[in-house]
Amino acid sequence: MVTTDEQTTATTSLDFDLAAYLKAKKLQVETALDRAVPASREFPKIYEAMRYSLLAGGKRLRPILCLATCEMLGGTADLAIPTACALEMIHTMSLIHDDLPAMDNDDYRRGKLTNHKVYGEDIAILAGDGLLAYAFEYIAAQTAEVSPQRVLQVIAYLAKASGAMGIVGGQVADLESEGKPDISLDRLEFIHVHKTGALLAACVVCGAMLAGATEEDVQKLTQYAQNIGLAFQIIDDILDVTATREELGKTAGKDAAAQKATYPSLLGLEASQQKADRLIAEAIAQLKDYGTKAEPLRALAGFITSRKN
Ligand code: GRG
Repeated sequence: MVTTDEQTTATTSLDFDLAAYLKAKKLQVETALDRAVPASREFPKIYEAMRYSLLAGGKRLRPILCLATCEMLGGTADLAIPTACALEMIHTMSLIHDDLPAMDNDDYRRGKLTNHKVYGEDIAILAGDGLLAYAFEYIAAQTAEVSPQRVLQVIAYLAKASGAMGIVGGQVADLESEGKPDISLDRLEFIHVHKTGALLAACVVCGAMLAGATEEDVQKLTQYAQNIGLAFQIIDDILDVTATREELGKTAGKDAAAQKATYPSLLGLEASQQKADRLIAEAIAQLKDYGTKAEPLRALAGFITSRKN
């Protein structure tokens, strides 16, 4: 088995300091998010609820992927920061809605009480709705120095990834799979590719589009993103079995409790980890033409299989 460490060091420069990179980018993203969704005197309650979940921490992997891809292709962080923030808004809204009693019914997220536990179900639903709508307004209103045609492409791609052919469709298939521990691997992959992979792919593809990527770039980076998206969710399934609530910042063992099929339940833990490692190695292979500029994306791919939460 190729271990994550071997895989990462075999394909990325030892000089690249991922921890420092993640720290700097996280700060950049969190500062931008705080500014993007300020407290409101006119609508204090809904903005407080939106900010509660948006600023609750988290790895900020999606905006960081967007920034890293744009920068790899010669774009600046300024071009991509509104879209990066929008991606985190959409991700956060999906977490707020996922935690509702009608869905996963969870009390904790990112180490804090879930939105509906603090603000009630009605406000939590609306906080998610507010973040989703604002995400698109924010890209449209704040993206500077990118042609309107490109901005429209980004908005259309992200809207599709967020809707019934992406996250929403994946979530419906996931809800339907509860209590059915024997669904096929193909069906499980369908769920993961849509529920989790679609937004991760959008992070990379939208970052590429903003930088003016060629068709060939978009093709390679889509392959990279789809692979890391599926690997990300396989690791999520593994962590649901192996990590504690304190490590995860949310309830552990939820998949088994809901009698859901997962990669570990269908393949076992070791084969699941091997599959995730293979997907990451294939993702990294897509970056071979980008030289040292691709170091952040290579290291981020490695991080996905080594993460502990
Ligand atoms: C987007 C319109 C729209 C609706 C949402 C509720 C729902 C429909 C979808 C659920 C999607 C979901 C919660 C997928 C799970 C994705 C996942 C593995 C989340 C955890 O991501 P991390 O580990 O979390 O990156 P942090 O907290 O670090 O950001």
